[in-house]
Amino acid sequence: MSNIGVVSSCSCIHPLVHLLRPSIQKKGLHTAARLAAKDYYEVLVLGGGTGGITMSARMKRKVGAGNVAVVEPSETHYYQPIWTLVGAGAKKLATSARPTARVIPRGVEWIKSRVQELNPDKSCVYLENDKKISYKYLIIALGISLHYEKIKGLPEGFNHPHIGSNYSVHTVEKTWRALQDFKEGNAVFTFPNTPVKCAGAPQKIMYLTEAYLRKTGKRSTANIIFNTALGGIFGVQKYAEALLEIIKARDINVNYKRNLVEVRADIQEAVFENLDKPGVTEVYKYDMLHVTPPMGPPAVLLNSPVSDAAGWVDVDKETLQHKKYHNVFGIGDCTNLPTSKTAAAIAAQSGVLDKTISLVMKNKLPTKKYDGYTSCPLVTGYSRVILAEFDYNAQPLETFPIDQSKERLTMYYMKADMMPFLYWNGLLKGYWGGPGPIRKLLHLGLK
Ligand code: FAD
Ligand code: UQ1
Repeated sequence: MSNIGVVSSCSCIHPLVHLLRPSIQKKGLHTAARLAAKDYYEVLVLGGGTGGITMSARMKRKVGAGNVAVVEPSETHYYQPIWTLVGAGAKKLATSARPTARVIPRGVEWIKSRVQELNPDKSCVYLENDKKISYKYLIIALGISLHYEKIKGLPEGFNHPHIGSNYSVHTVEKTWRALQDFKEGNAVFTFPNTPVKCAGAPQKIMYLTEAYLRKTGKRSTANIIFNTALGGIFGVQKYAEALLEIIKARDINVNYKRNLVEVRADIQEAVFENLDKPGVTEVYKYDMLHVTPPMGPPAVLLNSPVSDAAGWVDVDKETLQHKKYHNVFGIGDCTNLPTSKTAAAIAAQSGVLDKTISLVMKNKLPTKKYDGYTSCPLVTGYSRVILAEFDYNAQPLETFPIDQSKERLTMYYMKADMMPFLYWNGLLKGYWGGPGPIRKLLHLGLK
């Protein structure tokens, strides 16, 4: 997971881990972390987040547990999508956490360290203490880094009340505090001038805030403002139209091309740059501020031989194989796949990558193609979700034969209750490759 403050993720132990420890002791750890028992693995996975654990489960079935290792510094694995509901007080943070030891597939080696350098020409990586690990096949799943520190006044501003951010485990509960403390005035929500993970999340918390303020009788004295660096509300026209209707009906103010540059948390002011008028800034007083931080590739990928000019792992957009190094593969948020960065996208990518690697292992050319499938359950209230699903062409690619641009209670339950179950028991175990087969079945005879 990504840390607030300086660059990417940390190996810090969240207090939750200590709460979780007794149950680990009772059941007994099946996967011990160590600094690497061997110095060569047939499949080496970098990162033990969504993509890394998913692929390690699939690779275990292919080459056997003892031939797979995962490099991951963090003691805790988080189901990040539920943080949208944690920030709105609808779920507890503890429900999003599991010890890393419990999600690493049984028998797969957990190397509790950080990757410091990649040397794909020699098929090896360097970890902390210059420990060298060689591999036959490498899967890179290092996620995206949060850069709160790029906003003046952050991350220290989070020590003040009235400000939160659903994007970090350290700040998500502060969103719920800020929401409860709201009295009157501006509730401001931001979207940065960089790629982000789950591009819908910055506005989901805004709709939840609006609903909460209505429920608690404070809506009439609240001015809800979405200041986004983008030029539109959402990248897929069908869902953008539905969202703009909601925004109008709920009297929300959207300002485009506004990029958060400074937070003066002591006096509750947020400063935005007007991207259409360089150098011109606007100051907003707030009674609640939700920050979506600037994001970027993990530090280890900047200027790495496996990365493109921006620092993302440079993979073929259909096969997920590295464009230059044919024994290297990428999955998830750290790649330059031109689709929205989500766990749902990783589900679909994992099925394709599994096939790609199988064929490469047999010296055959990869044939299965990823179509860019991604999904964003747009939470628009405490019991409403628009289920956006789309592909590389920003065209809807919907699972259910109903109009998914409508707000639905069933989709809310899917997001809040069914998805976490599917994540822990299907995706991370390497059995859920996305809803493609369900879509085909449900659409049989309809088109
Ligand atoms: P991660 O799961 O972030 O894993 C990256 C791992 O790499 C981390 O464990 C990190 O510790 C490790 N790492 C980093 N650097 C190093 C290093 N140098 N060495 C070793 N390890 C390292 N997705 C959805 O599908 N639906 C949603 O509704 C949704 N909502 C979201 C809401 C929020 C608020 C957030 C924050 C995310 C949401 N997402 C959603 C996005 C989803 O959680 C991510 O896209 C997904 O978890 C990315 O997986 P990943 O494996 O690429 O990266
Ligand atoms: C999905 O597969 C997935 O990964 C497990 C998510 O991440 C939490 C999602 O949010 C969604 C919507 C999907 C897609 C699944 C279905 C059944 C449409």
